[in-house]
Amino acid sequence: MNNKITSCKTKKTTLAAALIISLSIVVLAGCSSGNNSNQATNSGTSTSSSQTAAGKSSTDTNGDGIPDSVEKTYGTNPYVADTDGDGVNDKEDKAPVGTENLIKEASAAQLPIKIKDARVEDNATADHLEITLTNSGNTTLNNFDIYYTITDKVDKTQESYYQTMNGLSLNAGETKTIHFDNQVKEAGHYNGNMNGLYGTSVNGLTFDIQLHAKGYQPLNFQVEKAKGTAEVAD
Ligand SMILES: [Ca+2]
Ligand SMILES: [Ca+2]
Ligand SMILES: [Ca+2]
Repeated sequence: MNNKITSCKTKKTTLAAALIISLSIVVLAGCSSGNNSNQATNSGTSTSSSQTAAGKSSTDTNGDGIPDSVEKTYGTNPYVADTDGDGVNDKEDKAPVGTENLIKEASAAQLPIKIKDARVEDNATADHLEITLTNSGNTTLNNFDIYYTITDKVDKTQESYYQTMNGLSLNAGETKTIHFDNQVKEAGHYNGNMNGLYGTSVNGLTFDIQLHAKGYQPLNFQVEKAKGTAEVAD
């Protein structure tokens, strides 16, 4: 009997001890997870306060892993991951503002487009490449793309860009103006790199432009920018 009582007491003691231990573990775990969450909160707070302290330096508008401030240094466009449109994102592109001409056309038909106006300064808003074109043919034109090089008149530095003109369509006789100002949510607006030569060089620039619609030969024209940096919107 005594043995049984002893063994029962021992069991009770062991159970109590086990309970205390497991309670301590729970308390400790609670403490430690509390600490962790505090640390997480603290580190979160410190990250966001350092972001605030650094102003917009860590903002990455296009989410390509290159902060806007670094895009400015690289001369790439913070609004698009592939600045020159060659299919290689800036992060991997050894020449992020240089692409070969990606316009492919077998047809020899002349593109029935009249360029009514093309400018890279004296725009109504901040400076950007702006082209006003009229469809002088009898059928709707679409599937446009564009290739242009920008050449610095003094040091001969060159950049080249290609892009498809998504959504651009011109009925017979219709006139439209297209803008390369990164306001891409609006119809007729496309990306344009203001961190490259256009926004940074004080020298005169020549834009050699090829506008193409599928089934027609590309149309070539030039736009000149006088010396002095383009006016970039803040
Ligand atoms: Ca970026
Ligand atoms: Ca690229
Ligand atoms: Ca490239």
